[in-house]
Amino acid sequence: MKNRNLGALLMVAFLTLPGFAKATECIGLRLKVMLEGAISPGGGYGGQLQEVLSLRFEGENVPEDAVDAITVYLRSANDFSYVDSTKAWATKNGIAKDFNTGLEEELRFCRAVAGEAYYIEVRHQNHLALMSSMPIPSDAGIFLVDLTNPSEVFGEKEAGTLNNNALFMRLGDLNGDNKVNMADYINMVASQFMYEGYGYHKADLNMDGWVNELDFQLFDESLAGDIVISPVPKG
Ligand SMILES: [Ca+2]
Ligand SMILES: [Ca+2]
Repeated sequence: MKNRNLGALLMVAFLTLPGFAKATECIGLRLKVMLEGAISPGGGYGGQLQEVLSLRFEGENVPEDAVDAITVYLRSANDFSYVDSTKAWATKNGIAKDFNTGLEEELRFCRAVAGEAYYIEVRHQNHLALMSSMPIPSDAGIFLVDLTNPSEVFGEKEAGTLNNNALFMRLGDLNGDNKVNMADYINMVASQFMYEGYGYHKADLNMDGWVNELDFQLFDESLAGDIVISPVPKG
């Protein structure tokens, strides 16, 4: 046998050994998600003012219909481990856009392993995380996940707030621990003293550029006297 053929055979044997890195696949995700509290100057659902987002994300392609930046995660259906993530823009009609271009309505995850399945988790700087109820197979191609549809959301629905039958991500989790409680309230108070001016602030729950009594009112309504805990599993 020629050395070249022997080398090829050894390579095939090596690649098929258990534990060797498996082939990865790309999942294309079309995601719908809404953030509770976001307003527009006219009073309807809108999100951060364009100028506020442009201050925070200077040099980025901020879409005209952007509400805010979110982070979207791919989590293993086996053990909920985090496999991949991407930043994205939440938008006024709910369809998330690719962060880099600000145009594409498809988010790409290319660390999916062939034959595995994944949940989709969405996080935002001052909202409770939401996760999809059904894992996506790695060979799904382009997949639609609608986290405004209660039946597509993982676990009990406390992590969201119903708004005209659509589920919105629930506001108030400023420290990102999957709960809305007094720790977040302390965070709100601290932020109020830190940020008196107009701009992009974590405690700005209605996303109008200011931290004031309107945001505290929204926080009180979200907490409603009880600790709110998201059913999204810890990683
Ligand atoms: Ca919290
Ligand atoms: Ca505000």
